[in-house]
Amino acid sequence: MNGGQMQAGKFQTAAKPPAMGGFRRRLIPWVGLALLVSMIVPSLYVLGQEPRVIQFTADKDNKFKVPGQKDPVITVKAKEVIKFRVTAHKGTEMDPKYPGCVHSFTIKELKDQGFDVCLKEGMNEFVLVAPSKPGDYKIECMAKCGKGHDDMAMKMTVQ
Ligand SMILES: [Cu+2]
Repeated sequence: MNGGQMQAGKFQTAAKPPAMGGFRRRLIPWVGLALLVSMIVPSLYVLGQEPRVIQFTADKDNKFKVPGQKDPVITVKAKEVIKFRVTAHKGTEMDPKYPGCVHSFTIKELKDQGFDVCLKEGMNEFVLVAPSKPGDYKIECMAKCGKGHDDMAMKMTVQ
């Protein structure tokens, strides 16, 4: 008897348990599909709504102006999709920290939801979803635009 005799060079092919392999193979496309749907559906929901257009001006005297309003306020519904159409005019200064922006449209507590938009000279259009929490929010200009900049703000009421 040859003590250490081995079955030379043959290693066993570990056959995959067919049931498990088949299960995985069938599961993976479904998980992928579910992920895809979970990504697409919310954006379709957003795109599917006709966005209401809200227009205002970020003017050269460093004030936000809403047509027909003395103290500009915009009112939106919670989670409403809004297309903002903002006409911006260069104030007395440009802020080097905001290159190319004559003003900004910023709500500090909603920055992570897109409420921090650089306003360029001329027409600016952007779509945002109103926050889910009702209340009054302060829209501010963060780009130092000259005289009046510190008071450049308006209110957004979420109902
Ligand atoms: Cu400003």
